[in-house]
Amino acid sequence: MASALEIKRKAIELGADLVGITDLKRVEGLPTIPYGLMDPYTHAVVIAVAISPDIFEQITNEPTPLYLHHYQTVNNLLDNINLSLQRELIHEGFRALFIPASQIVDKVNWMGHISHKAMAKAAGLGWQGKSLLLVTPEYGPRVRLATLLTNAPLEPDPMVSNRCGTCKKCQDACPASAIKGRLWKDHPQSREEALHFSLCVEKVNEDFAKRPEIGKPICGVCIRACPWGKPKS
Ligand code: B12
Ligand code: SF4
Ligand code: SF4
Repeated sequence: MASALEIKRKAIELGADLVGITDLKRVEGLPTIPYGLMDPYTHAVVIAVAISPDIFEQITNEPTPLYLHHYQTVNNLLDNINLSLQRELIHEGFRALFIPASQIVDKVNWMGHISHKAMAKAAGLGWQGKSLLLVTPEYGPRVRLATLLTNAPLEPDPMVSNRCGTCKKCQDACPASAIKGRLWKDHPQSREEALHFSLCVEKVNEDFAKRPEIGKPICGVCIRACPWGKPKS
């Protein structure tokens, strides 16, 4: 089944809303934990599962328990889809390794094994907006993402250019005033270029994650503010 079309069909069948493929040459130099994580692979399949827009309609300036539950359920779905795709590729004789949807492996520098946003951008699912989130034309930033690394030679997808323009809705909405409102063509050189990073980290970890009904570093306000993917009415 190792054609791009078959992989995509399978991912959608299993519950993905979007699937893209990148050649890893597009992300050369992207930091990983451990160092060299991508070395045995040549391509990545990146999947997105949309969170219901209604969840975000309930968010004003803080996360809700309902968002917490959807976030966890969607993370599980992403990992399960990737587990199945990984299994198929291994059965076909390829190497494959899925990276968990939401695992923080360095809590000093706030890093996962690999940035799903960078991978999703490279795989043509969307662009990195002023909020630093991956914004898709179809669902805006209202998606969660996950990556599957493989050495199967899959056809990469075309990339999408940045469509933020003069919008600054995420910047205006952020309860921590963390978003600087900068624009870039491909990606910022650092998270600091896009965000007052420590302000966001403090807000989600020291405030939201410490609330008994939340308990996780989630927020959702910059997601809700984005006009891309917002319900029309
Ligand atoms: C650690 C983490 C956090 C930390 C740090 C956030 C951060 N911005 O790094 C905290 C706890 C603060 C956090 C907060 C949030 N998070 Co978070 N988080 C992660 C996690 C686990 C790892 C992120 C990571 O390693 N970043 C490393 C940095 C260096 O990468 P980056 O942020 O993508 O930015 C750089 C690269 O993309 C680079 N880049 C892009 N292309 C290329 C190419 C090359 C070659 C190079 C060198 C660089 C490069 O440019 C950027 C600057 O350097 C990911 C899951 C994952 N494994 O990806 C989820 C993830 C990023 N979080 C997510 C979300 C939704 C959030 C929140 C909205 C909270 C919430 N759930 O409501 C906020 C948003 C904060 C914000 N505005 O960025 C989603 C984003 C979905 C989307 N649509 O974009 C992810 C992808 C989880 C998921 N599975 O969907 N998060
Ligand atoms: S996650 Fe919350 S605190 Fe962080 S940038 Fe978005 S709106 Fe601001
Ligand atoms: S709210 Fe506006 S500026 Fe922010 S990511 Fe969405 S389109 Fe870009």
